Amino acid sequence: MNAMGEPYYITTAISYPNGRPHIGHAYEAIAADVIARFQRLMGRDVRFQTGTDVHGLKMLQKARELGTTPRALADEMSQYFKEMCDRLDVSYDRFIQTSEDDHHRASQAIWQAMEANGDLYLDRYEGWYSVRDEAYYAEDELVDNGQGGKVSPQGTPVEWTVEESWFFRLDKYQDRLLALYEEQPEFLQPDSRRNEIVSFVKSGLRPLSVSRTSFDWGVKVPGSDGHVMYVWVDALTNYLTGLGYPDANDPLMKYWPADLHLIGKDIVRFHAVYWPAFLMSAGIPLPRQVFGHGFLLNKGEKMSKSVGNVVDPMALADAFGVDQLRYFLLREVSFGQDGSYSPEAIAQRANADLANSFGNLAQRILSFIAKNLDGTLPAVHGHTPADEALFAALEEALQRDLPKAFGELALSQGLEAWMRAVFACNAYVDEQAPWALKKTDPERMQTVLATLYIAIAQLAVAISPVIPASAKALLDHMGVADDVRSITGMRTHWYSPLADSDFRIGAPKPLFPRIELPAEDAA
Ligand code: ME8
Repeated sequence: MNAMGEPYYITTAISYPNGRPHIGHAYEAIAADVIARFQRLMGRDVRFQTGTDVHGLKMLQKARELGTTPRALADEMSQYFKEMCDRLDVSYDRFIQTSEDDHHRASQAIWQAMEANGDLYLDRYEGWYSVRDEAYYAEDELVDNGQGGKVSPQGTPVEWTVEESWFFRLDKYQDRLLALYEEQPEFLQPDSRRNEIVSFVKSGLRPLSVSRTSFDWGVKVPGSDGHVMYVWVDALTNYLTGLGYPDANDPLMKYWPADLHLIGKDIVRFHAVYWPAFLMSAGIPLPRQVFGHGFLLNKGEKMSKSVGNVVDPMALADAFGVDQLRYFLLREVSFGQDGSYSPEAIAQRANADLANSFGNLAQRILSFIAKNLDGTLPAVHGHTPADEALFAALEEALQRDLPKAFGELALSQGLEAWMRAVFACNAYVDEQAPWALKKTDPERMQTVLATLYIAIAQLAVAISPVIPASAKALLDHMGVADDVRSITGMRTHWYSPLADSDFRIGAPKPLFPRIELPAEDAA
């Protein structure tokens, strides 16, 4: 679809598959998917990549702990990440696993480009290393752990480590990085994260240790026996691997530079400092934007028996429905900030917005059409100012406010605009009371139903990036042609192309059954 559109490349972080995916992973994958689907709806030619980051000491240690190999652990756990994406309707184009051959080639190629630019040299490294963060820290970056010891700024344990290592001249890029943040503030969003990074870079960058000799699980450093790359060097390169780098003629290279690297707030430094510096060194254009989203916290401390382990995203999807979960996560969390979830909050939001407001609207109107018009499309007998006012409200909310908000990654605001349109439709139903018109003015009744049919179809199209399966089911049920299912394709009087003349709207099944929490959860 939209093969002619402008390319748009979006990536998530690639997850460490040292365990099963948790709700934070699901959150990031869903948010990226909503953006990818939204951009497709806007006519962009989208490429969407996600996957797993299998190298590094963290994976190695976990494999040892489990008495297996890192490769076996990576293969097994990556499967769960892929299954999670499939179950949550995440429409990725490539699921990369960094043990793949093309990824080793790409990582070695970027290494050689940095080396050719004179930015890599061999030396000895001594420093505080955190296995959990896969990062070295300087003495003055460590913080008190409250028990007389020191931990990393992320609160993870550190150990003094000495090894021969390749270094990358990160310090050389300090000024260019500062100029980047200053001249292209959109490169790093939200603003609060950029401010943190600017002060970090201003405080002075040191050469970065970029190889390890104490283990061999990783991408081999070209021409340097015994060295594997620091996991972040290869991990970041995944974004290029997926486009065929270093083959400049690969057709997928049209997607570079990436439009958006969507990542969590804890790994902003790697994406907004190291990554652009590596790319500058290798002479590769920089991504347009890095966005650091917030963390999702389980504030509903209490685990629920019926939901099982509520941190398991699959269990949440089973309990509430995939679209209900997707909608909740985007509606409830102000994108960029931290958010929390609980079974009660998910049920409440899904019931209020999806079941009661939108689902009920569609249900009432379509059943009425099925029953009273034999499922045929109602005829328009001239629109009144009330109809025009509804169309104007829809246009403002769905074609102006929602796309603007989604385009700026203000996802919850986009959903607020959508709800304004739903409320406008419900108010119109109450005012126009089509059921009463059945006896008094059947022609006007048809026009009102036609107006609402158009409105419901537009609402379904606009929300389709967030609740793709439900929106598709509804649009299919309504007989809306595929080629008008786009925001740019919406017209105020979009009607006749909707369905072929033989199409009949049947009695609809409820799209969003009300979620009832067992008493133990609701308490
Ligand atoms: O950091 N809420 O992998 P990862 C929201 N392999 N997002 C969360 C979260 C939470 N509670 N917990 C984690 C890595 N995340 C590296 C990335 S990219 C080249 C390499 C986010 O499995 C986290 O911020 O620890 C990151 O964006 C993603 O999940 C994967 O985290």
